[in-house]
Amino acid sequence: MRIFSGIQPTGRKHLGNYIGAIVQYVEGQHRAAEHGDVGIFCVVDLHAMTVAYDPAEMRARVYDTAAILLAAGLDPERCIFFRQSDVPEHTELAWHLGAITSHGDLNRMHQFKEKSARQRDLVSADLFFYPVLMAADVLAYRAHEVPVGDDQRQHVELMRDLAQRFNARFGDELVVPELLVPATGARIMDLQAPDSKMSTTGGTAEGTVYVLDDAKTVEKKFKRAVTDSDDPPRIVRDPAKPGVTNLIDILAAASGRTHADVEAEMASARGYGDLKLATAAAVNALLDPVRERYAQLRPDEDALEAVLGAGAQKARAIASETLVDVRRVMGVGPRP
Ligand code: AQP
Repeated sequence: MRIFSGIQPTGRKHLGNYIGAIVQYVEGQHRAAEHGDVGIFCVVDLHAMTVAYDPAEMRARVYDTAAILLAAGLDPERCIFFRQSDVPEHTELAWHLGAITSHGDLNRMHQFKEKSARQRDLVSADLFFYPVLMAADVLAYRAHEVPVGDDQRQHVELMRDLAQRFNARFGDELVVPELLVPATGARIMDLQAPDSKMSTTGGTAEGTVYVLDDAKTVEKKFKRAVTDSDDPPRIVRDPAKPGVTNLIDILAAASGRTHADVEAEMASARGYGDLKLATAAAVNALLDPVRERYAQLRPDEDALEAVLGAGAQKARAIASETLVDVRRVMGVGPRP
């Protein structure tokens, strides 16, 4: 059972990225190894180029993201961890998959609609093509599972369609991967705007909790989280109560409990203030060791580069085999 996922080196990683994705990577590397396979994780710098970005900062953001993932518990001895642009097979496979992707497929992607509306200057062709590169990221490794947050559901559905389309047209070469979203915390919402997901580019500053925020800032953001004016306050999950539901989800995910456990424990709370403080404490308990380890790892860019470089070699060995098969069945390149 092979697992693949990627994370962008854009901005600062937030609690949604952490609970929705990074926690699953760390767990996935162990599960894959237990099944005699490997978890493959990638900092997707090419995806970060699809929107306006600062070239002078890109490498530093890759190191930031790599250090967060290592601090969270990714172990390069157990998994394969690398930078997307170091493995050119991703972009080559994206081109090949583009041949079986329709313009209509890409036009339906919600994320393109949202992100293109936020671009002030150029809406790049790469932003439109992004889901095809994401499909290539996963299909190049014949991965069985893709751990992501709920916002990536549509992209994973497209990559499954493309793998099925490819296999039907050219022969059974690609694995059709399964989506893996966490049972709790697949969609962490903005603390100030709990109808919108916590987001690097689309969220509010006060409502976005960053992995590297200090404990006091985390507590302040939770204390100010939007709830509702129910009197008496009701600490239950309910679509009509998005702020409270989000806090229950975060508390459950951060403390490894179910929603029901959290609701039961909070039944005796005096008000939303108790829920906010309990959630901040659970998030700080989760992130404190990550921040500490990050502070040790981040300054040594040579060591981070060495980890990413070694990972890229292992990744390339797998992806290049897939590409040999893909080229052969598609009739591309010299006679096999
Ligand atoms: N709010 C969220 N709740 C749960 N999971 C989330 N993810 C993102 N937001 C949430 C998951 O984090 C992983 C890495 O995401 P990414 O950094 O590659 O970028 P993204 O998916 O585009 O989300 P961002 O970071 O918030 O950027 P914006 O919104 O600005 O584009 C993915 O698995 C994602 O599902």
